[in-house]
Amino acid sequence: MKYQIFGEKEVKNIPWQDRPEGCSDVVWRYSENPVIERDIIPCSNSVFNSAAVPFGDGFAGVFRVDNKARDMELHAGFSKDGIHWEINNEKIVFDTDIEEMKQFYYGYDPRVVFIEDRYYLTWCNGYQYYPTIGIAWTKDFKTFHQTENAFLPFNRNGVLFPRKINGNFAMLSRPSDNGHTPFGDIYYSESPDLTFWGKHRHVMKPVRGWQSTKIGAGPVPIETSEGWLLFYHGVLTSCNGFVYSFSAALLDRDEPWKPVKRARDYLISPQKIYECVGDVPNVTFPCANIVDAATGRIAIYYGCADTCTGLCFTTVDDVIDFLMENSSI
Ligand code: BMA
Repeated sequence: MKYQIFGEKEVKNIPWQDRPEGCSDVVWRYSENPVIERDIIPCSNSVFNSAAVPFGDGFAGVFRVDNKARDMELHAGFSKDGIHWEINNEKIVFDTDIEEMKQFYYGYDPRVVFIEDRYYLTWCNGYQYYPTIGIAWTKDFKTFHQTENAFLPFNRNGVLFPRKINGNFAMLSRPSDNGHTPFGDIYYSESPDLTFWGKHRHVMKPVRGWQSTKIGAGPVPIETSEGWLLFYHGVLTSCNGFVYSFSAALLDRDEPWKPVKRARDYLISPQKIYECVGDVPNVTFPCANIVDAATGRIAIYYGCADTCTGLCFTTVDDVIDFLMENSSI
């Protein structure tokens, strides 16, 4: 490998397909997409924008399930190979001592990260029906202990870094409004205890083209010798509505609010039929990456058209080489 990866483990059974012959894309799709169909469980209207991590000999995840009442819920699931999933038909019911957290309004777009000794879940959590960032932790994906919301409404796309930075937990987020927000920058915040957040820093703002309306952090950042490798979504407003694509950036390792490289071009945009047609057309929305430290392989899970879940692949070397040549910074 050309670039070093830090903090990730070897994941021998990472879901993987080699780049198809003749394909020059930096990120390529799994040939059998979608990996998770909208009706995978009896109650689901759609399963998308979801998180998966290595767990035991296989994988575990937290899935955005919009049910047939069209409530937005979070469900745990398990897989041996990262491709075939068993998702619980029952939603996660959070365990919490905090009175204010006991009512669950809605939850969506989960991210999961292992920090020190447990898995942390962040998601867009309804608080009095207003979106903000919810936090919970689990060790077994059966019991989830909910703590305080990170921020005041309105905020979405809260993504924790996989280790403390400057001695604090660190999170990217995207302050927003209560609707289909027509703006959005990525910010960085730190906390000593996951309750009190501060040291807020601006990271990146929308720029031209595919990322001109708003941007938001995607999967958990990957620590490399060149910086934190972050996949993020960007939104373009077309005459027919929002178009969600995604690409990558590198953030400084010690001061992650400073972007070092940032893609000019998207890596994936809605082009396949399952990305263009669904409950919300033209959406590719990544929420998780699995990394194999031994080979540098990356498998990315992304929501497709707010309906089903796809998988695509790349390597740390491929994405960083792309960023070295394609950065607009
Ligand atoms: C965003 C979020 C995502 C969704 C996207 C497209 O605001 O709600 O969950 O995928 O819109 O509808």
